[in-house]
Amino acid sequence: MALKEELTQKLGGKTLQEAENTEIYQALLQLTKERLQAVPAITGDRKLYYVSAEFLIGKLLSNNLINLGMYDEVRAVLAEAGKKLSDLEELEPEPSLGNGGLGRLAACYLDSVATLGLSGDGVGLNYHFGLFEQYFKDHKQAERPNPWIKPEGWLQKTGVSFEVPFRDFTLRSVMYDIDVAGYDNGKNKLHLFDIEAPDEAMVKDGIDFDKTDIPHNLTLFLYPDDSDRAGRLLRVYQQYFMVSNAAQLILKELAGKGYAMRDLAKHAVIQINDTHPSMIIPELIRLMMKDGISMEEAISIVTQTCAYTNHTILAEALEKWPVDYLEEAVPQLMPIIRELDRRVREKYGDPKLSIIDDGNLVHMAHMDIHYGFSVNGVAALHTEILKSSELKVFHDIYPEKFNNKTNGITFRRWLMHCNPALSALITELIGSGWKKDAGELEKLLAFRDDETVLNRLLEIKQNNKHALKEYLEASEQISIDETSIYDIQIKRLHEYKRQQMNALYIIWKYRQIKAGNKPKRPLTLLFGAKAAPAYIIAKDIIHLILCLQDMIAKDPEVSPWLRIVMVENYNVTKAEKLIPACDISEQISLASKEASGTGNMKFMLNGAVTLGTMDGANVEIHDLVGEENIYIFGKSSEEVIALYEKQAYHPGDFYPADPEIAGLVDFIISPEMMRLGDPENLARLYKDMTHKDWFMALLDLKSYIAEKEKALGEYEDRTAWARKMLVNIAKAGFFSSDRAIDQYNKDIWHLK
Ligand code: CBF
Repeated sequence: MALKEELTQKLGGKTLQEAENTEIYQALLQLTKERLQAVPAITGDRKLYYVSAEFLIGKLLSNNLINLGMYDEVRAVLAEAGKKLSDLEELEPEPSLGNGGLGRLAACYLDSVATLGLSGDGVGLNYHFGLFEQYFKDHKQAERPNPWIKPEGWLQKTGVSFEVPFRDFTLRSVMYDIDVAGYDNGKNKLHLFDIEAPDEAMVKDGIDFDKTDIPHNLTLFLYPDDSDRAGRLLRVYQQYFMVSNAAQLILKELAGKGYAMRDLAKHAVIQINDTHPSMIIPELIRLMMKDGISMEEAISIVTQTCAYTNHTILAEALEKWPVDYLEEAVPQLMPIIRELDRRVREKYGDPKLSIIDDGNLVHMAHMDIHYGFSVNGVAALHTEILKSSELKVFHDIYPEKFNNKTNGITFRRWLMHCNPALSALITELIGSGWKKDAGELEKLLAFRDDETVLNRLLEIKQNNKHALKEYLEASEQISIDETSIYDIQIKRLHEYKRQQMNALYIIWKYRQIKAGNKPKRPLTLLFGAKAAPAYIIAKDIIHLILCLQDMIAKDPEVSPWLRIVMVENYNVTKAEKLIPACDISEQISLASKEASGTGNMKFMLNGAVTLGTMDGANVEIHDLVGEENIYIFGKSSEEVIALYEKQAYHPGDFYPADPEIAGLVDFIISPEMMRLGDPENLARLYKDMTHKDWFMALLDLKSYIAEKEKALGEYEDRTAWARKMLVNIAKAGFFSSDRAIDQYNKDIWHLK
């Protein structure tokens, strides 16, 4: 039956014109689910299990329509009836199952695994309230639960359930599945485990709840506040619940295929996404020993099955759990972890390599490296830093385990879906081969001097900027000037990402305008960022930006030229609107600190030009597009690492020593800011920046301002700018997650 008839049938006879959007949405959801059901499951003798605390999958309707090959037809059928798919999408809640890059990467990778026809499922948890929903009150971030689960959504309850033993109780799990269809290929699954009796009603007063009531709270939130012991323990419970379910599922599927447990490594590979799932190593060993396999053999099998991805060198994110936490929650793992540690100590005798340190902390990454067969970083520079400094002692003994897998993004969501006009232009110019082989985007280089094509690129960008303006007006009641330059920094709020440096630029620009130096063209600086609820300085930085936003909006002299917008509750949906509209992509982390970044890739693919440091994947973007198509500033990673090693960075060298910098920093606690904002927050941030500045914002501030001004100036040569856009799009093919997954498979997973 034709799609249109099927839809109308589902509308109970109403035509598309007659039906309300909510009815059409339900009908389309139903239809898409049925089509998904008909897609054959990808099978294979060997299977990947991608275990991750986060899967930031975003809304799924359009993504599924694209991958099922129905997108264009649905849009056309709706358009014929005067309806827009984008309006229906507004009705879909966004699953709030991730925090940042790591979680979004996991989602892109599931898409590509299925697209390449590889057998591989994701395994994670079904957080009812996700991370949290951010809203702004009194120029500050506030948090509330972010419910997303609806009876008619994508989650399917399965009959699969396991018992997960903790010291004081056992919890039974419920497994939910979400279908992951590949682009023009079969489907895999995302398995999300839940507890039997989650109690949503226990959440009161923002996102507070009884952190000790594990049997009822375990799957309420992703990354519950860990500023106290109860919160940290809850994270241990969550992690064990996730990995015990994953391990039991993997062994069950293995047995279901008729294979013996000792053949695990032949038929399964487990990718440990950061350290949150690391306990799967001792858990699998435990389960195998329970089944009669010797510890010796179990260790060997597990070591051949598990591979670990490191996503950061920040010490705070390399988890170390106190032994007493593990004893309290999962004592059954401790004898195994102790034995794993004993073997390492006996063999190498170097305390730096141990799993349990002298302070009785269990280093999860160390366990992954010793008892996994592969360790990968997520961009070339990051992997080099792991090998040469952060994990050097491990690289010295296991050089063969280390490899790089530069991150990638799925072009289905981050171009075809979020930027259909650009997608159509590309297809018109070079054919549709790029959708399956992103390397074909290079063919666009043939048009670098074609003024018609360059003008069309500018026109598409302008339309996307207009669309963003309308979206912000409707959703956040914020008005922006679409003739201005859109400069965007969207990512988690963290000092190393240096949103505070961007804020200092705002102050600089504000003062320039006040002094009569009007720019050639208005500038809109957009931010989107959530701060971890217990991360005080990050919240202070949000406060500073929101105060600047308000102050400038109210200043009639400055506001026609400068506009600051911090979007509320930045998420995948908002990223899909912001990225296609961006002119300048802010990737300004302190060199060496951003493992890769993936926003940087999404922006370039959509024709934004990067303003960044030589950090993470920016380095690879720079090498691909060339000096003239990117704006680079700041100290190199070598210089930064040396400064840390020699403890040679002192903010005092810039504040108050440099009067220009001092003037900008002082503005944070100026009378006008103190009147508008909360003096406590502003003073604390000021003190941190002038006495600590751990991520060296003051070090790069001047070169940042200079390079940003250069970019803004060069934007005025519209043809030259459009050429930069074109080169960025053409060179983005390398950053397809299809390429990344192909490399994971060839080097690590070896799936057929
Ligand atoms: O590898 C994916 C991303 O992971 C992080 O977000 C992370 O959570 N550690 C890193 O910060 C990013 O650089 C990286 O792109």
